[in-house]
Amino acid sequence: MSAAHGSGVVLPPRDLAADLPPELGLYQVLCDDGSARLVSEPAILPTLGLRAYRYIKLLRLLDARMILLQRQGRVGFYGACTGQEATPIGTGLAVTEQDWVFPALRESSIMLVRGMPLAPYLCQVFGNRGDILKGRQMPSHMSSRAVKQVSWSSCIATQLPQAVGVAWAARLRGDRDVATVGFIGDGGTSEPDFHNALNFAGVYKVPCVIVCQNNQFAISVRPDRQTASATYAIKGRAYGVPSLRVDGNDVLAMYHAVSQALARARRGEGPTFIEALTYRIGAHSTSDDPSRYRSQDEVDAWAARDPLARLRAHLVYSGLLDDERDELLEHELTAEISAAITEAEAHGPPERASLFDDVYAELPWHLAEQKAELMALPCAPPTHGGGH
Ligand SMILES: Cc1ncc(C[n+]2csc(CCOP(=O)(O)OP(=O)(O)O)c2C)c(N)n1
Repeated sequence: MSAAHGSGVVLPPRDLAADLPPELGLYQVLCDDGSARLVSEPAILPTLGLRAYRYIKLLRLLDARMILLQRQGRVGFYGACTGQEATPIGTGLAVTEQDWVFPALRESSIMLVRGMPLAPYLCQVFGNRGDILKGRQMPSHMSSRAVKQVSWSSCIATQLPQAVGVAWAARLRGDRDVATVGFIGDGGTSEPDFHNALNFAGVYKVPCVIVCQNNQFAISVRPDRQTASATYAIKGRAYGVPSLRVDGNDVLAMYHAVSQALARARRGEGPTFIEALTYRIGAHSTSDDPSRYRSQDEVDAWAARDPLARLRAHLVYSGLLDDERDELLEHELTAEISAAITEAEAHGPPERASLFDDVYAELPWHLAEQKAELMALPCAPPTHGGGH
């Protein structure tokens, strides 16, 4: 292990842009085509690489199925992570049981890596009777206390002061093992909350890792309209937070970078800011048509650096995967997803009457009247809203 450029960030010795400071360079472990470059710790590759591959593939298949279900009117809204899977999955493999995760919009899958079963996860996508939140959250804004992850943050960037605040609280309470990971998109960096969070984290040296998924779009807005800085990572340096740019399509690089940042946090050395350079292959959400603002050639160029294909190439190169095992895995994961969808959909929509629960110990008269009026209406089929 070597210290990178005196920033306090320690990484395995594989920084491709060794002559650049980490906030301007690009930390990679895998080749662009996944082929030959070796991880710094080959001993962990069989377990780590195969686990990462399984989850990236699960997420790829799951996102495709959810978009189909949305088009069939069975899911109200969905935001896929296609092409960006290496960042949440690498992070999910790096966090430990006691850490809290504050996602932006595309990191729910971390909960699956941390052991959340698929069916209750999908109940939150459907917002149905099996949903622990009783369908009151916007569909697809999953969360789970059991695996220490809060909901998507639809008001973008608001989650970062929360991530920093919880990390600070853990430090004040002497919970030395607890760190937090807060995510933000490139668009979110234009929000004041991003700057407040980084500044506070730097000043109070809180045990927080802030990850910016630079997927190069804030809906249709590109980075050159978002910032005049050379990179997003460089913004962290301005706040005295050790910062680095990582290949967000390289799951092993993401795993190493987040692991090292969490280790720093636990040693009391404060926050780290990671820009994960990636690309949103799919639409912003099921309410978006990206062909209105970008060319297919551009998408194809990025698809050539696909995180799933790159890891697959590396695992095949390392003798850990072949076509037959890969096909078997695909069948297994497809069956797992189908079974979870069937289980989740069996729950049906939330009870109408439950709309009035959980706010007042005793229902005020005007709500009691509204409840009676609603319950007297004929039962209408559930309608799914749009969003984002
Ligand atoms: C405070 C706020 N402003 C605007 C929006 C509308 N909005 C929803 S998602 C989004 C783009 C977010 O882009 P980015 O942070 O890059 O994340 P990405 O969607 O690319 O993952 C915007 C502007 C919002 N939800 N909240």
